[in-house]
Amino acid sequence: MIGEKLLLPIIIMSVLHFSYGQHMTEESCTIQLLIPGLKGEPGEKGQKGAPGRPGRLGPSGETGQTGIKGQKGLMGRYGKVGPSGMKGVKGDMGDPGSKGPNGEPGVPCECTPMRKMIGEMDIVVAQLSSELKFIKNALPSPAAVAGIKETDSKVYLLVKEEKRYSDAEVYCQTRGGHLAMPKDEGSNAAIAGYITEAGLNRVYIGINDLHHEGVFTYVDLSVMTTFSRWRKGEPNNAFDDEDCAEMVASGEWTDVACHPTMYFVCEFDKESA
Ligand SMILES: [Ca+2]
Ligand SMILES: [Ca+2]
Repeated sequence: MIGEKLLLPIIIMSVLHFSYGQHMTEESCTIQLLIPGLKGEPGEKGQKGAPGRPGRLGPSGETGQTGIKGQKGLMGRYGKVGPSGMKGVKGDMGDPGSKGPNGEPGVPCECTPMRKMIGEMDIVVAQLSSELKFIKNALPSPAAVAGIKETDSKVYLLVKEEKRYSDAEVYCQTRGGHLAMPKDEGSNAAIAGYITEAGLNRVYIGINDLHHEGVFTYVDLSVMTTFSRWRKGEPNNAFDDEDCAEMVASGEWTDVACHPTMYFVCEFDKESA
């Protein structure tokens, strides 16, 4: 700045001198001395300069104090469904429900014979159940005590109900068997022993000549074999009225009338018993 202030008067004076020199050539050898002028007046204040560049990044400040706890945020979204839990313990049984409405009236049926049969069967089942229970508790000779007797292939049941021959057979058939049909010494002895042990004198057995007088067959219509145990003098068809047969305690057979009532023995095949 100082240089510029000094130089400007020098240049002005040089120009003035040059113009003057052309008109006054006789004074061309005069030596011109350049002397600085007086210091000028201060200039007017300049305009505000452009903003400076941003300074460098300062160091990190100290950690501030812990702020006050903020308010509770809004509830987040529902998460994924988790796996199924273990099965719970069974709860207590609920109280009984209220009584339901009455049903429709039943249809009348001809059930009397069926009911009677079922009733009789119920009685027998109850008896057999009782006997079976007794058998299990009456070892070592349960069969004799219980009221049934058996061989390898048959089960015998002594029925202490007095019935006519035909009714006795119906009774046995209803239960899947027949009146006892001794076809060999073993079965005959088994039935005879049964009668004796029961303290009886005689029972109906499944032998008769109802279809052809004098021709005895078993009650299931099977023919007689060579085996028989007729008491001496029997069968004699006494009074022309003996078409059925009984066994006495000794195991012998006698032809007798069919209408008197007496105890009897049923037999059942073991596979169907
Ligand atoms: Ca006869
Ligand atoms: Ca006789």
